[in-house]
Amino acid sequence: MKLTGVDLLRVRMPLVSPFRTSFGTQAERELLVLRAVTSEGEGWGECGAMVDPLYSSEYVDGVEHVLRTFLVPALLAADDLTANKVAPLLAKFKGHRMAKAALEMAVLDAELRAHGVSFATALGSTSDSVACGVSVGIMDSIPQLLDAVGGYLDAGYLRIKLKIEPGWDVEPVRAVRERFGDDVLLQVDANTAYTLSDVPQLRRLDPFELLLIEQPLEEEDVLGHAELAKHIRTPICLDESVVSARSAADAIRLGACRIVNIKPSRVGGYLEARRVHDVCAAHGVPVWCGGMIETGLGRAANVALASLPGFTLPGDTSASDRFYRTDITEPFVLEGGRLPVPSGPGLGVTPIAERLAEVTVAKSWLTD
Ligand code: NPG
Repeated sequence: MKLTGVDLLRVRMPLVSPFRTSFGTQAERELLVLRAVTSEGEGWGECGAMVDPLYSSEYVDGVEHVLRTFLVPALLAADDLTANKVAPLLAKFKGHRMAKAALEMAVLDAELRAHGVSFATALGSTSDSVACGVSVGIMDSIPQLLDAVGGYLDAGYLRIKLKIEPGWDVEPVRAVRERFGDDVLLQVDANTAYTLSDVPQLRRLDPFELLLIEQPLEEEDVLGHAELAKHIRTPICLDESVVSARSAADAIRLGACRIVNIKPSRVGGYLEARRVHDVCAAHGVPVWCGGMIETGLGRAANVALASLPGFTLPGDTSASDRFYRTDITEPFVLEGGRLPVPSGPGLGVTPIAERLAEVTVAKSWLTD
């Protein structure tokens, strides 16, 4: 397969309500969508990076620059391109995993569409639907949080994840447990907001029987997580710290986590995400699929990934309407707390041209 060029679309979509995490509040999602044009047909990719480098070091303008200057030219120069060759061809460029992931996704989609194979089949899916959880942002008040959680439970979500930060941790968890009971699958996500000096506070979460606490400490503090694990009962799950199958293996070996959140964009793509899954499965470590407020494109691929056998916990694979009133593909709709795994070739979904045009704020064609 030969890559002819890549259409780079900057898309801006309003969120149904502002989403607050320990690193900031988002009212809209601005992201890059890629259309790879190849000798075998086209394929779609989506980049997880946000406008600001607050979740990780990557950000939309930086991704655009590295794609344009280094990554796309390296693939344009390849004669016999396959999705499996993307990572090796780009390996000499350090980091920039989200940019690489978006490009690999587009090439993989083109390849799979040409062969009539779905993402799910290519990745090793063993299920035709996935259990869905939802990520609930930090709110201004407990009553507001309880309303939101109640709404998601009514919608059928099978697991609730509360965003936490110092000052918004034990009380919201207690309130949710008191209102909705001990049977609700409940977990929390700190997005690196704590330090080891917070052990006493984090230990106060132990009585609530949470499924896990996600990324309490800094991204690079793997040993700190191993230390923290000795002092709290809640299982630690890593997100930001796991950037590859190798780092997953290291973290598990060091005792830094008992569960892993897999986000394909964070680890450089769906093929590496599958390797993270395989490493975790080999160690008996459960995984679940994280989310980066994806459009229907990324959501389709995430749902396919989440249907692999090691994904034994519900993911942040929520329905399209969790974030968007109108998606750029046909919406993903919850059915009994689950989403169907797309079975068509490639992603199994395609952007609706008019919808995509409505939300596209800039477009450029990258070619030789
Ligand atoms: O369902 O897509 C989703 C959002 C899940 O909370 C979610 N993502 O830290 O995991 C995270 C968080 C996030 C949101 C990360 C925005 C980066 C930006």
